[in-house]
Amino acid sequence: MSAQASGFSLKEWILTTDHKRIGILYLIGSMAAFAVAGIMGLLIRIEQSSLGPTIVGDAVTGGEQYNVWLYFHGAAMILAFLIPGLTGFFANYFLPLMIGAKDVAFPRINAFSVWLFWIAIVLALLTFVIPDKPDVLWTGYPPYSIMTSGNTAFYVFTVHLLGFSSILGAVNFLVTVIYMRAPGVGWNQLNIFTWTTVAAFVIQLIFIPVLAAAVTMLLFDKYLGTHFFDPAAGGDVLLYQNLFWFYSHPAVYVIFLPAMGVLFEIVSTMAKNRVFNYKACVYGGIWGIVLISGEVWVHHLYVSGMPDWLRIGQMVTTLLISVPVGLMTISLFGTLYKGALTINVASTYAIACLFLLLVGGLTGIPLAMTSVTVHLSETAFVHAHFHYIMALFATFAIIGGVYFWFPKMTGRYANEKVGKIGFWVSFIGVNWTFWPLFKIGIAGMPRRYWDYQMFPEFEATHKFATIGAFLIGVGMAIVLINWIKSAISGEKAPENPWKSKSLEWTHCPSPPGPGNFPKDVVVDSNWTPYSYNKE
Ligand code: HEM
Ligand SMILES: [Cu+2]
Repeated sequence: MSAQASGFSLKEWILTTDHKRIGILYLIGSMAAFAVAGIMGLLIRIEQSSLGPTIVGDAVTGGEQYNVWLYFHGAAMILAFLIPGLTGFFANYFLPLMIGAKDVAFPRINAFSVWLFWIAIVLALLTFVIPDKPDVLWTGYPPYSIMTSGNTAFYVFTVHLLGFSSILGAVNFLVTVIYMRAPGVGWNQLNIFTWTTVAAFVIQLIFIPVLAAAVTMLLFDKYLGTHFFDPAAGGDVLLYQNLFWFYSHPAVYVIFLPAMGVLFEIVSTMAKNRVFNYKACVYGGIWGIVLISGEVWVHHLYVSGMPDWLRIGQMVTTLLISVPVGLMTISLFGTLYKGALTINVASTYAIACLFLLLVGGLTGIPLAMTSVTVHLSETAFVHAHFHYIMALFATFAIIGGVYFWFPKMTGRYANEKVGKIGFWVSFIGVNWTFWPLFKIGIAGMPRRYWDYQMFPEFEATHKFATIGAFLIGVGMAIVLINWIKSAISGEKAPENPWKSKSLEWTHCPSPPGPGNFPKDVVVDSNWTPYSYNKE
């Protein structure tokens, strides 16, 4: 049992089975991944700021160096920052509190999950010390990943560890939500965040095994002499792309859904409003996304080759995803509508996310259209599209969420003034960096190139975007420093500073002690976490 004793004890943290501490361990690990991956992103941008080799050294080996940065940046941002940040940190810390549970169903397995995640982080960081650094981007496509002298096995084992950790987390949280809700907490009284997390874990459970199989086949092809992906020996190189995206398209919803869930909690609380169209949002929006998520992966193969009839089918299903995504978005706007919105750092992040979501979501539509995407595929337009949705929208949702629950986790307010400065510097920085990429993408700038001698006209835009990347770095540093400083010496906050109706605010102290709730939680049938309008 972990005692939330006063004073710091490393042993207690290592042996902890308390879901809140496990959540914090996920937060620290994912933020470490974010920081290192962020530095890699900065190196990528600096390299592109001028034609020819800028910092990669010479033109012959420069590409290899650049691919290592791309590998670490992409793989760590998605697999070690966004997914564990949302389904590791937020789910662990807040989901049991929101449903009135004392812990998760299997606390020791939960501890095992977080340590698997940490081992994966260490393995990923070893990239920088081994001589044959992995250089397979986050996708690991053969034949390159099989032919390269880089260490593809490191990539494979990192994916295995993170996948195993996520599967254990999925089983744990699904059982927790099904069996450990406090008396009176019915399905239609769950927080939207809880629903989105459940949906994300269902997706993880279904699709991770496919990714694990794909990368294992890669391992066998490279090191054991099999030929799954080798056309010369009867294999199929496109099989890998299909298996990879069969997981990795749904994976974007593993990020998108909980990020939306965080926003719903911030918006409803700060606007003191019920969630608009709750049932349409949950059963149509969230579960609609889960239902369609497994039918659209081939849109990542539009230019890799497929029969024409399949191309049309994939266009239709991809566009169809806009319906459940739209239902969730309408609910979010409807929750703001006629609400009495308190403007603070958390709600500012949430409002900014609505803008970032619109840009990211709407630019997905031309990419879904087969006739348009042949021109945009593999250009900086795709790069800008998914950065708006993942790097900007999802990351801002995570930061906004940490600000929102900061008083719950620390018993203190985060400094609002520094918070606002950090927000504006990052917000200007992200748009500064990524907006111009739409423009040069449409004009034909290929993505993933370390050099672009054939497109000297794009140099000025790349320089401009690189300045923005530094702004993002400064903005993120301000955010991080603000959190650390406020956690130590911020102004003391009451138990429920935002006057929320949700159980994590109304029924437990800040921070919650072992067992979470001083008294067992029981709610009556007309309680909901959003019953603001019933007073
Ligand atoms: C209405 C919503 C969306 C549509 C219609 C859409 C459509 C697409 C399409 C067709 C591509 C492939 C483009 C190409 O390679 O030519 C793509 C790429 C991508 N999208 Fe989206 N998307 C949507 C939302 C999202 C969301 C919510 C996320 C993440 C949370 C996301 C993340 C990505 C990523 C990571 C890639 C690029 C992956 C890579 O090649 O490395 N998208 N999107
Ligand atoms: Cu996709």
